[in-house]
Amino acid sequence: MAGNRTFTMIKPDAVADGNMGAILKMIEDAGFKIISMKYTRLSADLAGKFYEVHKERPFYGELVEYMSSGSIVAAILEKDNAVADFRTLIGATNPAEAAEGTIRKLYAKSIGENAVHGSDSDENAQIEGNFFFSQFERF
Ligand code: FUP
Repeated sequence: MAGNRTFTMIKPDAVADGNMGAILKMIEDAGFKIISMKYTRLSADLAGKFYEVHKERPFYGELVEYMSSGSIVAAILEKDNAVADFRTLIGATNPAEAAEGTIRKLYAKSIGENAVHGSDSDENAQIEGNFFFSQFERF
């Protein structure tokens, strides 16, 4: 059965460009409830840990550098079928392939600087939420 929570980050390019509020509005307008939220900045060490699954990929170094280059918003979101519905809302990883009206189509600059993160499974949503939030920060 599909879970009802997912995890997102608004990435450094979107925050730096002043798109944080617009993206949060799209998330709320799509029916997601914000369960936990944090405005913070990742060190290179923490960004490296978050993206450890991509360690062997050629873009890993750039990804870590970029994700630690500025402030981000991390949040746990709730909605029926959260993981799949949020992936639909954000669009394809590469904004050139993202559907019209998606967050990445509107705000992503490139496949690397792509404005938002969305978990790709219920299991990863749980792991990623745990990475940022303690049990006292989720309601
Ligand atoms: P997504 O789940 O859509 O965020 O995409 P992936 O898990 O495949 O990739 C995670 C992040 O790695 C992307 F958000 C951006 C970066 N990436 C690249 O920089 N280049 C690539 O070719 C693929 C991913």
